[in-house]
Amino acid sequence: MKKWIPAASGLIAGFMAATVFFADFSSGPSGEASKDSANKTNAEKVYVPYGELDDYYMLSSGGHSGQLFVYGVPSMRKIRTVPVFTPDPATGYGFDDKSKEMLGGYTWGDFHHPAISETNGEYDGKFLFANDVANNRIASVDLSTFHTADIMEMPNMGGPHAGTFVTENTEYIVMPTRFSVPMGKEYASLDEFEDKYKGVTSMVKFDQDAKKFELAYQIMLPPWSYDLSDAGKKVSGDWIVMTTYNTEFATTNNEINASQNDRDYIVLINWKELEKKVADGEYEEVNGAKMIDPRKHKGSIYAIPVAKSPHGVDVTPDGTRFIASGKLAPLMTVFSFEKAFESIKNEDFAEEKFGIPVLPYDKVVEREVDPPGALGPLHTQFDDQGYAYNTMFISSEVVKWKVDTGEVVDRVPVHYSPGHSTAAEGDTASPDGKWLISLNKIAKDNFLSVGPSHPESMDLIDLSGDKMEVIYTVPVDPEPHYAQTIHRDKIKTLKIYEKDEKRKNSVWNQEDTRIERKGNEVHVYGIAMRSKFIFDAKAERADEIKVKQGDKVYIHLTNIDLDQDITHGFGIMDHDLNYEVQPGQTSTIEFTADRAGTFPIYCTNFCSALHQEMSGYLLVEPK
Ligand code: CUK
Ligand code: CUA
Repeated sequence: MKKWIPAASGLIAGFMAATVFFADFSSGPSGEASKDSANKTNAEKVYVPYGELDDYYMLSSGGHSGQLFVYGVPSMRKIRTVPVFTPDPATGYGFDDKSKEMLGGYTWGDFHHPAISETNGEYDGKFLFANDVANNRIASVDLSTFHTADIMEMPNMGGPHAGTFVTENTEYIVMPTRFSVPMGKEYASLDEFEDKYKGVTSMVKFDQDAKKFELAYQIMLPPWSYDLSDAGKKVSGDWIVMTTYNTEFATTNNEINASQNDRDYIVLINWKELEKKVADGEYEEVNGAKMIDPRKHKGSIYAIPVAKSPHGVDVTPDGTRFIASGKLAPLMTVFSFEKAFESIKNEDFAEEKFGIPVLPYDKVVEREVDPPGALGPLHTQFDDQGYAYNTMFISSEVVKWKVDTGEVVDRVPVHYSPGHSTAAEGDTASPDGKWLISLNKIAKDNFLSVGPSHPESMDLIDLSGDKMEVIYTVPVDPEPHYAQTIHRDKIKTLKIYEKDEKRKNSVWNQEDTRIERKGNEVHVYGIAMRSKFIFDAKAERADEIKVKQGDKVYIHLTNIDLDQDITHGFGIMDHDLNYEVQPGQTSTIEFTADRAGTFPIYCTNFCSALHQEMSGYLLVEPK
């Protein structure tokens, strides 16, 4: 019988022959045999027996699909796609009134960095935040329902690529811009780039009870590009760090022009101090945002030179250091918060840029880590033993090194070109170790071919032994930029939406169903239950909606099946309309009945043996 899980060693040997990305491995690829104390085979390690659950949720960005992907670890089974920035016919997201309003007319988003809400630097499993680089938006997903709860568009931004990152207690969600643009994106010639263009960072608050965002304040920064950010922890809890590139102010041919300088900067911001400034009125109002300009409101913002075009920056779990990965310079630079604070206290500044004091590199750096032949470091994750794991985009590997000493202890090839990786509880104050998943940009020959373009891939790496071991790989839709991996015990989902008789537009029994007309508005207060729709129980046909051509129709539907996993859909033929009502949920769709005719309605979720019978008619009487 053919084994359904390939043996890792054979796979790796095959890939090594095929790849062109490999660096020269001084230590050689690891993982020939498991040193796991349980002596499990790789197949056993990923196998979650029928009826058992994975230990971790991996919540992965879906990139320009605008969706959130939910995976189980270690099985790497895909559990769900959660629509966030993009409409989804399967769930009716973007079709019902609430989600349509949240999407604001957009049909896509570019979601890069998920961030789980934190309490004391630990994932608390309540909400997940998402950035939309394409349309300057931030979203929250309620992890009790895995539904998108709110979306907000932010002014003055040019694509919040460097978000979302949360401060230790989710005081703020940090959203720095990728492109610099003129304030309010007004017209300004690129010749005026240095003068008129700005790189804005948004500091966003989220009210967890009301499930609503609020833009607290913005920070006006020089027209550099901001790539990634992270929030401090413990000693550095009041600080955020972010990497920059294009400090050259290139406005064309950026591939070359934005990579001239030997050094770009890390920007250090004390959000607590800025919060006080804002409370004291030290800001200007710009397009509805409270804007702090470091040239006018001095202090709290600093810069540190760092090797050429850094990409990721990650704060260590203990909050004492931050590590910049050098995209073009093949090294990881470890900086010390303590040293930075010392320089700031002594006003030991090398120069000033746009009113921002620049700290002397030599006084803030702790060490540079430069594994021979390892090229294109992008991002860092951490385990519970004081090790850091860096993805190497160009040499297609993960490098394990000791944060305290910079000693490189292991390297393992991945397939191929990893961007981020995610470790179990990897961004918290207490990572779990155990698993690291490498999020690879290129899968090439790993899976059955689906044409010139292939899926991305995710390699599961076992961290439990001294040596890293790649034990499994799965394809994934484009494009998982980043993911966070959270223990399953921290996520508490609702079994059903609670029955709330006071909920607007809800109906909970057949007697209360009705169709009301107000002028040319028709409101249907209906229920969905196994296996019928009831729009008006008193009518001759309870499952008929009869309106006049030109009427504005509102269909308020409540699913009164209060049983876990019994969900109903509602589709209307020829109307491009479909939505879902989960157990106990009430949702509304709205449309104008501009076409006279007869249109079947049916349940789109297979809910019972008589699901096929769960149907009705929309009749639109001609004018
Ligand atoms: S970025 Cu994709 S590999 Cu948008 Cu986080 Cu670094
Ligand atoms: Cu309800 Cu199918």
